[in-house]
Order: sequence, then C-alpha cells, then structure tokens
Amino acid sequence: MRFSLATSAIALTIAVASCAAPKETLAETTPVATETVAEDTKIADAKAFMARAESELSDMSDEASLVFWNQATNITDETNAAAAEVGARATKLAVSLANESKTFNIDDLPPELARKFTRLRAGITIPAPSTEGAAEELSNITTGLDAAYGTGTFNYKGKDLTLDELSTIIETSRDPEELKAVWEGWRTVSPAMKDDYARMVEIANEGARELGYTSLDQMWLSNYDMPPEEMEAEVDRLWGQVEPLYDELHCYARTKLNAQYGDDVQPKTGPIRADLLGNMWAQDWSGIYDVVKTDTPGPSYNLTARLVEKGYDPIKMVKTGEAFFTSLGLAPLPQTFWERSMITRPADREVICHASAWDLDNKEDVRIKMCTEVNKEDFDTVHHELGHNFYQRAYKDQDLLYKDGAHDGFHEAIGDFVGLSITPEYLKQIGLIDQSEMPPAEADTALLLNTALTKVAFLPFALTVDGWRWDVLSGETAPEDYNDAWWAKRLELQGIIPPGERPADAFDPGAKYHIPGNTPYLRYFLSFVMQFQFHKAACEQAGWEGPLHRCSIYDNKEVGERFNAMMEMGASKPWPDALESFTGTREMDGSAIVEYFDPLMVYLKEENAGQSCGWDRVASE
Ligand code: X8Z
Ligand code: ZN
Repeated sequence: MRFSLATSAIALTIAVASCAAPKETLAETTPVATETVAEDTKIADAKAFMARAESELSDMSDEASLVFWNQATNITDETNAAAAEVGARATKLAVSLANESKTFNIDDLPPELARKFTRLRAGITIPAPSTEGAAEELSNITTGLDAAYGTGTFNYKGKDLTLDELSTIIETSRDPEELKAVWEGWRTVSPAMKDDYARMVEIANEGARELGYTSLDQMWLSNYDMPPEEMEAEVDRLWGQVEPLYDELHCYARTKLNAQYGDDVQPKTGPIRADLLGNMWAQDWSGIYDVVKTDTPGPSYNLTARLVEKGYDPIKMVKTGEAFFTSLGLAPLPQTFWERSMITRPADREVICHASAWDLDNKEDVRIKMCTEVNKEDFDTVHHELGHNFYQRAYKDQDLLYKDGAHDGFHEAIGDFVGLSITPEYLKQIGLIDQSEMPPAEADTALLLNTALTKVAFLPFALTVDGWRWDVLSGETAPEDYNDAWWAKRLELQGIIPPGERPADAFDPGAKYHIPGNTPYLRYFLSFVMQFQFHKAACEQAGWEGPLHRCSIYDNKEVGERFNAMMEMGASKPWPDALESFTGTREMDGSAIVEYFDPLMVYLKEENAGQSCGWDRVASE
C-alpha cells in the first residue's frame, strides 16, 4: 500500500499501521440475543464500507504510486505539479474515508474488522483537515520540500556539489577546516524550507485533530497496537537498555578524535564536534573507522576495496543481495524489478537519490530507487532496500489495509537483519575473500567496532530526529525555536555539537532527508534494536552456538520458512503476534544487541578507564 520509505508527497500513506484505540476497544463483544439482528446489520454495513474503502484506496494507490515514482526519478516542474495534484487527491480520499469511518463504532465490530478501522484512522502520515483548499496547500508544500532537498547543492571551491559528493568529503577528509566548510555548506540548503515546514505542521495538526487526535505526534504514536504513552515508555525502556553501550562508544571515539585532531579541534572532554564523525548527520560513524580503529589486529581486507577488485558493479551488488534472500527459499525478484528499478544516478536528470523501495501495484511491481556506488555502505543498503521488497511480496495476498509491516520498525529491520549475516564466513562462501583472509578470533574486536560505528552510534540519532519532531508537532517547540531545540536534543542524546555558531536563520533538521520528506523516524530506532533480536532468534533456530556476530543464516531454508511466515502476516495481526511467530517472544528487547556487542563493550570499558566519560547533557550558557 505505502512505500516503505514514503516520499513526502505520499500523504496517501493510509495503511501505515495499527491501532489508534486502546486495546480494550478491540475486544470481541458478545451481542445480546435480542440485538443480534441489529448487530448483524451493523457489521454487514461496516464490512461493506470497508470493502469500498479498500477498493477506492487501492485504485488511488495504483495511480498515485506511479506519479510519485515519476517525480522521484525525474524531478521537473511538471512531475512536481503532477505529484502535488495526485497527493492532494489521495489525502482527501484518505481523510474523507477516515472521517466516514467514524460513523461506525469500533466496539461493535469483530477484531479483524475493527483492526482495519483503527488502521484507516491512524495511518495517514500527514493528514489535511477537510477545509476547502487545505489538502492542496499541504500537498504543494510537501512536494516542494521534497524537491528542494532532492535538488539541493552547495558550491564548494567553484563547483556545485551534490549531497553524495559532499558526503564523500565528510567521510574521507581529515582537514577540520574543510569538514566544517562542507558540513555548514550542506546546511545552506534548508533555511529556505523553514517557513513552509512550520505551515505544514500547522495544517497537518488541524488534520490530526479533525481525526480525533490531540496532535500529529500522538497520531503517529498510535500506530503501535498500544496507547501512545505506553509506546513512548517502551522507547524509553529500550533506550535504557542500550544507552550504556553508546556512552562507552562516545567516550572511546572522542579520545581517538582528540588524538587525531588535538585539543583545539576536539577536546578530551565534553561533546564531540559533529563534522568529525565521518557522516553528514553523525548518524553512522563507520566513515572514521581508520581514525578510531582498535590497537588489536583487524581483518586484512577492506570490503569496499574487495568489491571493486572483484569487478562488482551496482547490478551485481543487487543480484548478490537478491541471492541472499533466495538462499533462504524466497522466490526471486520479478523481471520487471530489473527493468523498472533505478539502480544508479541517471546523468541526464534530477532525481531523489535517498534510497527507497517501492511497491507500485501492491502485487508484484516492486522496485528500488538508489544511486548505488560500489562500496560497503551501499552493499548494506542494497540488502536493506531488498528487505522492503521481499516483505512487500510476502504480504501481497493480504487485504489492502494489512499490506504493511507488522509495525514500521519491522519493515526497516527485515533487510538489515539479513545484512547482519554478511559475515567473513559468508564473504568467503560467495568468493569475496579467500580462506587465507578469514579474520582470526582476535580480529573480533575490530570487526565489532566497525559494526558498532554503524549500529550503535545510530541509536540516539534516531531518537533525536523524532524526539525533536514530536515536540514540534505537539506545539511544545515553536518555529522560532526549531533550530535551538534540534541542537538541544543532539547534545542531550548524542553528545554532539555543531562545529561553530549556527546562523540565526538555520533550519538544520531540514538538512536530513526524513524531515522535508516527512518519513517518521522512530521506525529506525526500533529496527536497529529488533534486527538483533531477529538475528539472535534466527541463529538459535539454526543451532548456532558461537558468538552472534559470527553467525550467518545464509542458505538456511528452515530459518527462511519461519521468516517468511512472519512476513506473510503483514499487518494483519498486532505486532507482538508477528514477533512471537519468529522469535518466540512478544516484547521488543535490547538485550540481543547488548549481547552481540558484549565483547566490544569489555574492550571499550578497558580503553576508557581513566577517561572522564560523558558530557553535560544541557548546554551551559
Ligand atoms: O532512510 C533509510 C533507508 C531507506 S528506508 C535508506 N535509512 C535511514 C537513513 O538513511 O537515515 C536506513 C537507516 C536510517
Ligand atoms: Zn528502509
């Protein structure tokens, strides 16, 4: 139904997830005998309404998906206008159906049907109110924000550089002046978005209120089969489990950066300078592996170099990703995937390069859109995106409103879970490294550090993005405080600061795709926790007894079967049911990621001994 990474115009995202209502509203009611006929009529009416709603939404989705695809893979005034037009119609349809659905009392319906009603009401990512012109204004804004991000460039040393080019500098340069210039440069793209963003928040909140939510953040948080406040408490609980790991990594990285750059650039104490972490948003620190690497021996090969040496091109990377999924017993991707996907950046037009996976017809027209380069990061991203496509394919026979992840974190976790099986043993099996290059056990710390720079460093970033956004959507943060609130969250959760004073008109959140693109971000936090839970469960199913980071489920059909059974459920059942079917537990749990990194944790604690770890979580003025 929706795209796994919804581009902004997809206000259509009707199907996104689960119950807005507290659980008891879903409880089965036993009709009293005398009321049976009336009850039966009510249920029959509700069924008829839902059948019509799903059919209309399906037609709209087919039409809109193609228009959005055409815009994302060829940004022009015409494709923007077409996307804005269909986006407005899609929002109107979704909102009017959600409002119409209120004439039915969910308490009167059997659970299977009730679930569809709650999904219909809570699942619109950016709702408009039914006021004349509101959906059009909203859709123009979201399309414009998306395009502004997608076409953004910064002129550095006389050349207009795209985000990929600027990102490469952030990853590879070790000159703090250059890093600062490029980091600040990319953030010149977003001040122009700020007023539109504030207006969008206003309209979308009116939309959320009309649908019965106090504000849009509450509506987003209503998609997890529990009341929003319980879900927020769940997030806090999970963060509590993994935060100690992040704190040690932060401390360790800061020491190494201090050794690299000196006290003037990166002091030994306090927060870390955001532009030194090897990534435009400091969300993935693996770019500075060479700066922070352990004193212990690491693997002798470098996966990026190895992919290049072995003659991989972007298509071969995607084929290799597909082969992993088929090794689990899943059917290969359809021929149309190869004909219709955008796998590299086209030279002749502007596109939205941020990777995404699409399902154009809710049946088999699955595609990815990536500007793939031959490196380790994109090898991982290929698996991530294919995870979305294989999930979409697995639930294609569900009813429209159940064609979705069990919750959005599941959708994000599928491909990454598979990616955790890209172990040295697996690389050997597919011929990327030789037996002689298999890293010995003593290389584990280095291997784990490399993975932690991607997986652990990310966790507080994900919380920053939606922590900031929830406060914006709830009205707690006013437009004039957008940027300060952003940096307050960055400091509190990630322990990072900008490389210099931020200009008065800065709108730094807008320089991250998912803000102008309106993709909720909590999903990635959940995914980064749950993918380790999936991995641990799968390794147990496979009878693996060694350390988790050495386990690969490649070629394991038994695991594949159980995995597919979970995926086939789509969103048809509350997510704990899906989780239980694959892992045997009904709770999200950070203990698997903690166990995975345990040997690294021991090392980091030793290395950090004597350092004054941590930072003041609130800025001192
Ligand atoms: O946006 C993505 C995917 C598409 S759903 C490439 N990710 C987040 C990001 O890039 O910020 C994957 C990890 C986090
Ligand atoms: Zn994704």
